[in-house]
Amino acid sequence: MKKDKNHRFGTRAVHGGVEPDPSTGAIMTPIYQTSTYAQNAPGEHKGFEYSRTQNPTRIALEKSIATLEGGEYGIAFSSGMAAISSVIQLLKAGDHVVCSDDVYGGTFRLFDKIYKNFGLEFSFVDTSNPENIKKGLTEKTVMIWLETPTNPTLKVTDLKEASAIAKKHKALMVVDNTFMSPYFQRPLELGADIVLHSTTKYIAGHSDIIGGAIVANDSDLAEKLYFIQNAAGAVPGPMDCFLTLRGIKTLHLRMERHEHNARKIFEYLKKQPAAKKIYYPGDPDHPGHEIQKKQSSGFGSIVSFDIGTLENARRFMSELEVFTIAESLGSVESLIEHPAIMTHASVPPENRAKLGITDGFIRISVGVEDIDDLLDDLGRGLGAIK
Ligand code: P1T
Repeated sequence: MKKDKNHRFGTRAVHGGVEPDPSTGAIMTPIYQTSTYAQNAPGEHKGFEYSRTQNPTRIALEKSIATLEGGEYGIAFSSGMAAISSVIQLLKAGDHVVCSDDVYGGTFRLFDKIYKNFGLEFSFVDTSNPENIKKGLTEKTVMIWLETPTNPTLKVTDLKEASAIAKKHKALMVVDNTFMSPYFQRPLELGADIVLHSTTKYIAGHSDIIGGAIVANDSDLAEKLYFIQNAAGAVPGPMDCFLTLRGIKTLHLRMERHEHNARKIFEYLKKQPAAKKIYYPGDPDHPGHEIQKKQSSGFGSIVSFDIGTLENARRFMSELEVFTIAESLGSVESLIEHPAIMTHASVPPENRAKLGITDGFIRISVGVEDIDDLLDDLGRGLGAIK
């Protein structure tokens, strides 16, 4: 059965990259838990030499993710950060990157605390205004790095506009698509050169693995990225690839429920005076709402809001029973976190203040539980601060 490209998203999620195992017909890709492969004679092998270089479970995952993003080449990594780091390893000292100012704290930390020391330069700008991207360009700019919507204030960047700017400047455009998943947004179709995921989140979806992936269409670029994957070696193990593949089979179902629940929660929070400012791209008043509607088929399930003070945030969060206080997002269970203390602690306080990540700022990742239980839970939390 030839699957993939011509099929619709849900079919690609269930079948993409996965063929019955050639030796047994096993319908699930086996977990090839092996580090190496027997060769008949030196250099005479079946296409598999060493598991850092090739592994059948990983290849199935790579094909699956590529198919979902509508791309040709998928490259899997041991974490989202490993994927990000591998993309940066395409660059050389002196190169300059224009980057969204509100990226995941770990992305900022990697660029600012590690890669800066290797002679790379980064400008962090508010890419939701394309003029800022243009202003950020220098003659050394070779890459534009976007998160949209951003983590955690959910700013939206127009990918088609950004891509036109990147192409004119002959810079690569990279999009971290973690918050949307390919179910809602496919940046390669909007002009990105590289799309990237923390597969830890929606793609795997069950809080049981750490993983990352890159998808690209250009064969030369993909070849360089496969080279980095093998040479630098930040590869995922076969068990994690298997779990990610299993998660992917329900991606389309989960995303629908995630979004349904998030929309209800947004509507609920809007009526709560304690939620002083709400960040959600599905809000018709969100500055990026129209762009989001144009370039994505949904709004995701991250809702951030400001509850005024650290004291309020602590009281609110400590009352919750269904939401778990934890870093991460995009899994079946609802999570809640305090970016200033948790995921974005490595962002300098003055940057956080500029972005609106105050001490009362809370981010929730809405899961797929029964919505009424989630609403009851939020009501319990809000009761603690009234
Ligand atoms: O955690 P890891 O799989 O290495 O992925 C890093 C990463 C990359 N990109 C985005 C947009 C992310 O949100 C993350 C990880 N983020 C969290 C752990 C978090 O709670 O925001």
